[in-house]
Amino acid sequence: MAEKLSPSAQKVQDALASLGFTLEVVELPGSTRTAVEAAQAVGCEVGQIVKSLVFKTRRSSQPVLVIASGTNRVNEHVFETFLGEPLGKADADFVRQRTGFVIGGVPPLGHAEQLTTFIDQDLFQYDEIWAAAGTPHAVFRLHPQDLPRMIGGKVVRIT
Ligand code: 5CA
Repeated sequence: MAEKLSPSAQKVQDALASLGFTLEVVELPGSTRTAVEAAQAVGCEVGQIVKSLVFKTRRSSQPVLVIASGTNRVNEHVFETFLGEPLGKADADFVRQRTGFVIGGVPPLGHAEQLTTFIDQDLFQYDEIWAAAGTPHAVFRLHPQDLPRMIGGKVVRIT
């Protein structure tokens, strides 16, 4: 039988279950804190790692979640058109408060509040991808097609 998950990873496993997904959260001995580390830990390409990046709108200070392929760097200007205001960086405290998770473990779902969400179109080139699951050691494997149903959001080019 699988080991008991840590509370933050269990939160993600519960969020998946409550949406009807049978995907399994796994906790690995190696670090999955960054996309490169996560790719090494699970044995996939860095592009197959799902980065769940939190930004903050400059004027209204609202969190925005960008779900990005591990190899892509987000062009923050892309989102101004959609949001009607510029996007800025979020600090670690803001990320923890608004998502309920620490940087390096922020998952695509199960957050403390509903976040405005964008999904990187480049993720859809892969058969399977891996996302963080609440801690810097926890991940789950999914199909890119699962993402829109799991988290909603708009599929866009983020670079
Ligand atoms: N677990 C892996 C992938 S499964 C993961 O969470 N990767 S990540 O890319 O989504 O999360 C790390 C990201 O957190 C970095 O790309 C960076 O954008 C952000 N980050 C790292 N340090 C800080 C910091 N001090 N303040 C704000 N954001 C940070």
